[in-house]
Amino acid sequence: MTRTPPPVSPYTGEQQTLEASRIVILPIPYEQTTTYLKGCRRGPAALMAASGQMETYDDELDGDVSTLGIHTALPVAEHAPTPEAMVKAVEEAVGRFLQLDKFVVSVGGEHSISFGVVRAFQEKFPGCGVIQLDAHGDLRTTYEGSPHNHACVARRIFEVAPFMHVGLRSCCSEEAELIRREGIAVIPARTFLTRPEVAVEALDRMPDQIFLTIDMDFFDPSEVPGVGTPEPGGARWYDALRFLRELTRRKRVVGFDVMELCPRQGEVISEFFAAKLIYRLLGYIHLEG
Ligand SMILES: [Mn+2]
Repeated sequence: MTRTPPPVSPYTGEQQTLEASRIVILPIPYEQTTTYLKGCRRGPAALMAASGQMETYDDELDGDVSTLGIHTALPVAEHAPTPEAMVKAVEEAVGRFLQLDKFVVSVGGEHSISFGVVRAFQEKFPGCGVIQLDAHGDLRTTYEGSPHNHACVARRIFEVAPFMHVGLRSCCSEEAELIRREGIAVIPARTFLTRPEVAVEALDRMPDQIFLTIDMDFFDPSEVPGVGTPEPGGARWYDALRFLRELTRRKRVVGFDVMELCPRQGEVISEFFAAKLIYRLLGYIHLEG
C-alpha cells in the first residue's frame, strides 16, 4: 500500500467545539530550519488523520479521552516569514488558549516551535519546569546563523526555565562541555533504558508544574521511523509510558507538545504512534487525577 500524507487540515476525527472542550490540539506545521530529511511540516496533518482512525477508549486507563472534549484548532505559524515571527505567532496562539484555561497540546512541525510554546506556558505558569524528551542535545547557541534553529531549542528553553532532558544519545563536543559546565540535568538514553529509576528520581529536583516537550526522535527508530534525524538506541513505547506515568503521578503536567514527526510515504506507523501517545498522555494527566 502506498499512501501520500494528506495536506494540512484533513481533520477526519469528530470535531468538538472549543467551548465544550477541555483540550485544544494546536497544529503548527512550520518547517524552515530542518537540516536533514524534510517533511515535518506534514506531521500535524498526518497525526490528525491517524487520530481520527483511533479508539478514544483507553484500555489501560478504562476511560475515554473524548469525554474531556478535544477541539482541534486551525493551524498557526505555517507561513511565518522568519523564525522570530514564528516564535511570536506560536506564543500568541498558545497564550490565547491558555487564557481560556484550555489544556493545550501543540503539534509540530520542527522543534524550534517549542520555544514559543514554552514562553506562553511561562507566562501562564510562572516558574514551571520543562522536561525535554529528545535524542539530540539541541543546545547550540546558534546554528546556521539562527538562534531559533531546531538544533538550538533546548538552549533557548534552558535559558528561561528549570530544565531536564531525557533520552540524549547525540550531541557535539561543545554541547557535552556545556552540559558538564552548567550541570544541566541530562539523563542519557543508555541510562534511561538500563536504570529508568534515575529519571524518576531526578523529577524530585524539578518544580511541581511541568511542561513536557517531546521530540519524536526520542523514540527508537524501529518504532518511530518517521523523524527527520533518526538515532538508534531510543526508548520504546512501554519504556516511555513507564516514565510518563510516574511523571504525571508526581507532577502537575500543565501542557505538552509533540514535535518533529516527519511522515514517510507508504507508511503510517509513526503518526499512529504519535496520536496514541497524545491520547495516552491526556488520559494519564486528566483521567487519573
Ligand atoms: Mn531531536
